[in-house]
Amino acid sequence: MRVLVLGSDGYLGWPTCMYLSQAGYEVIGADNYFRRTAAVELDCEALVPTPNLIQRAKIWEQVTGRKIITHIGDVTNYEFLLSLFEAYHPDAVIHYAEQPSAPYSMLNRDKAAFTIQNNLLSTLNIVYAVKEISPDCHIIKLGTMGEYGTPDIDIEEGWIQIEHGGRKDKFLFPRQASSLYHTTKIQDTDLLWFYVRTWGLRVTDLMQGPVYGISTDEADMDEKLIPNFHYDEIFGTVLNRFIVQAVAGYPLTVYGKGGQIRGYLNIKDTLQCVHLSATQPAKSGELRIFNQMSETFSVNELVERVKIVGKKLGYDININHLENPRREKENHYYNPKYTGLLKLGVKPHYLTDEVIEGMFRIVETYKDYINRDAIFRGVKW
Ligand code: USQ
Repeated sequence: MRVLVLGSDGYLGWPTCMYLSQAGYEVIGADNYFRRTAAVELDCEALVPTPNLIQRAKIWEQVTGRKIITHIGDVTNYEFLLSLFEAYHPDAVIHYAEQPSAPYSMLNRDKAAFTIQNNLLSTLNIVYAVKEISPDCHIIKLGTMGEYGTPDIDIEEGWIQIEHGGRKDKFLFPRQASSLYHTTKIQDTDLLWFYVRTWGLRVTDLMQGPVYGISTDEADMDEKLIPNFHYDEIFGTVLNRFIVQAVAGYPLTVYGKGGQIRGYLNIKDTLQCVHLSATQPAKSGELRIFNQMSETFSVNELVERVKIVGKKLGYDININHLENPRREKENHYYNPKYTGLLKLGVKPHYLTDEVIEGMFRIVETYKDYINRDAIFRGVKW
């Protein structure tokens, strides 16, 4: 199977390329280095400096003998994207090439406009390239659990049956995001659903929760293959941030009351979810939606877990309940369903003390690289 990975230099894109390559897929990766450039601009680079995409692919080939084809370019440029489809006629395209940060999208008007333009145009271009060149190509799109927000009812996997005025129909589950970034993901889903209905595309939309972790089987083969691990306020997800904060002796930055619950997953589970979605594609004319997470935690529960392991390792961990810079519920009902990917065969890696300790051990190695100024600047909305 030939897979085109868009956003292949990112935290999840690069490990996905390696995972699929190791599984015997022909992998073509493309990236415009948005994240690297933005991280330099905002002085919040990844904890571990990583070789660029072309260099990583060379290292991967030296280590495994397997080839990952790379292209540097922007998928909002339709000519560039079309040239990839014309050259490779992929069986599946995995779309990670989005601006992925809620705080980035809320920094100012220009970043908001960039987020809308980048995320919606990249999705539209993929739809058109598939329609024009490879109509049978399976689009695997990374969505987010944040599309649903935190409603006071159970969250279904993408769809809900509604009975109204004595009649019934199936609709997309109601969505109400709490950042502009998350809102663009709602708009992506709407775009895809429109084109699935209109042109009969095959699409899987993966509603992913916050991902944590730095270790994957492939990344562990060589230090230079490590994912881009962000711990800063803009690009770092909460558990990755807490581990770095603990190692740096920085009080853990709990936003508000800390009762915010989300569905978390280990980076290794992202790889399984994407892979199993590719091997068992959506049908033509189907928008298939999965909730992609392995377990739920509140922020306070994450803090407790980090504290327990940190204490065992000799760290004195303090907590700082900051005034929440975000507009979000801090005490709420949260009951998402997430059985679809388990049915495809995903075997979750749960957040054990060993997993947390493993993250501590890796972060400790790079302790001297931690930029304390990047940890919290208070991007507010
Ligand atoms: N939080 C803290 N302290 C921090 C950072 C975050 O208490 O230092 C809280 C946030 O307020 C939020 C929760 O932890 O309630 C998760 O925050 P996050 O920054 O880890 O995640 P989020 O901004 O929602 O975005 C991340 C990814 C995004 C993905 C999303 C899935 O950056 O790409 O779509 O997780 S979800 O959260 O389910 O929408």
